[in-house]
Amino acid sequence: AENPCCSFPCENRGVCMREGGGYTCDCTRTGYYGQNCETPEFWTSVTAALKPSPETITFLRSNFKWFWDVINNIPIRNVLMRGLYIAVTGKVDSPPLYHTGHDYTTWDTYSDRTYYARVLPPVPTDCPTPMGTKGRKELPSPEYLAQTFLARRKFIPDLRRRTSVLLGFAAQHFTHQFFKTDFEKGAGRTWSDHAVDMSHVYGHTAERQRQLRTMQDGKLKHQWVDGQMYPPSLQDVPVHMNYHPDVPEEKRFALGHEFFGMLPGLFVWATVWLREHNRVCDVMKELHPDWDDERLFQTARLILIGETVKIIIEEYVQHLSGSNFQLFWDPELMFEEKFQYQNRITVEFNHLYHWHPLMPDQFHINGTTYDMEEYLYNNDLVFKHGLNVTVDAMSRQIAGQFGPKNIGAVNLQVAVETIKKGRELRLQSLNEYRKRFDTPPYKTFQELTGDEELAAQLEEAYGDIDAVEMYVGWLIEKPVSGNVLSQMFLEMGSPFSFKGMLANPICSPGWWKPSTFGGEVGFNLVKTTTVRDLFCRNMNGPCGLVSFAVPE
Ligand code: MNH
Repeated sequence: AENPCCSFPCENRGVCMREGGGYTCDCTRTGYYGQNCETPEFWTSVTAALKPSPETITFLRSNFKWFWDVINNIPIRNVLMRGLYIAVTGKVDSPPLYHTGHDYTTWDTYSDRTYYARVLPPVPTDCPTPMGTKGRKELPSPEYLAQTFLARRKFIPDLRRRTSVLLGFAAQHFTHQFFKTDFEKGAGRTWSDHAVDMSHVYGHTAERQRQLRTMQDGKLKHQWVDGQMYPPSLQDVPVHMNYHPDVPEEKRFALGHEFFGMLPGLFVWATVWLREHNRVCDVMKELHPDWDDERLFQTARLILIGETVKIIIEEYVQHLSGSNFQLFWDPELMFEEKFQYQNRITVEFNHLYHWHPLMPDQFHINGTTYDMEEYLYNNDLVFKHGLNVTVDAMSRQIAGQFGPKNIGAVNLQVAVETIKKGRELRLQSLNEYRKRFDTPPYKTFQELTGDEELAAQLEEAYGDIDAVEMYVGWLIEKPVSGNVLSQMFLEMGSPFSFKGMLANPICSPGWWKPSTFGGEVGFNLVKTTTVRDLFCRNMNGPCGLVSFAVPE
């Protein structure tokens, strides 16, 4: 007989289990009851009636600027910020319920960190269609989907938010510290430590870290080029790096993450964090002449983790959220709440963060244009133009817009691979994920895309709106007006993102105090650093533009 769980009958996060020829839904603590957890308990319906829809909240946040200008400056902003922290982080199961090694909850889900966690269990293997019961027996080919819906015809700039190329590389650089698929072991396996740990600067193993450190005054190895500090040469520090064979030996660098030699934009971020680490070590040594190398290194690392979280929440997420409410980072807001200071990276978050549309086909630096092919592996151009000029240029160039038909040629294959991995992992459909994140499922293709032609093509490809895959779906989803991101992305991305940062141990009541960061000076760096500070205090000469949004 057919597996009744294939149709995902349990609503409101109820758990489906085959039992006695049929199925049961475990509705425990969902706030609902009934055969399919479809009937709200009294308080659930009261809360639901009072709760505005996600669209309404987004609408309120992105309009009425005069109102938010008031709110942002009065104490009620604490109440709102705490409310948002609680609402979004509460959507992430912690500890996780599932991982990519089993289809149900197991001890390994908790203990084996070499697997990504997953929000929803996979589509069972004995179902009539790949997506359960909906859609065709066979999904459209990944190549067809990528060509038809994702491939860029002409670069579409993000004119809605004017997102800069600097942000695009910030995204890639920042997220690669925790999105690290162990491709050899499989799509669900990882070498991540599941946290904002700066392992992309310091290396992910004790051995790599040891090689990258000078073992003196806490500092990282570096080289001087024209009086400026840069990452060391790979010849001097032979860590494992993935360089294209055509890159000459003397033009290779040793970086925390083995992919970061690939793009000058990543090299820029790697250089600035290297300089910041060594600068913070100097500051700490001055304050603590008695500290040894180890303590200087370890404390600087915690300070850099804090600076990262600060910049990511208050500037990067702020920019992407398109919200008039001023986000801020204050771990103390969570001290009275029940909150787990632990995090696990989910494979869904990884797929959702494949932001390849951001990448343009050309890079403009000080009057010179580099095609993507000339840009790849060409870290020389940072030296040629200088770091300041390169950063200024990255802040003045608009990145690509999220959405259909905007993934450039070099990254189209990545999209194909992502679709394939999603299938290997048997990820549930876009609509099942929408339901999981309290967002109503789309009823029609038109509603999903907001575009008649796309809707027709997509319908032809998938046959049923409930069979559309998550990664393809969120990329072609109509944007929220005035925003870079789609509703789905905001609803799914914010929980992972806030949970990942607020659950960092530095945010815990025991750690969040001056002594963790070497005293008030270090604590203040954590509490005040902006992206402009980070760059300007680490570049010689006049600082140009450092911005996640390109000025008008
Ligand atoms: Mn990107 C994975 C190339 C920009 C986020 N990226 C990959 C992979 C390649 C790649 C190759 C591995 C694909 C596979 O086998 O599954 N990425 C690029 C290139 C550019 C790029 C050439 C720029 C040009 N990538 C970006 C940007 C982001 C991003 C910008 C924004 C966050 N990429 C990812 C994520 C992964 C990935 C996330 C998954 C990493 C992992 O799971 O290990």
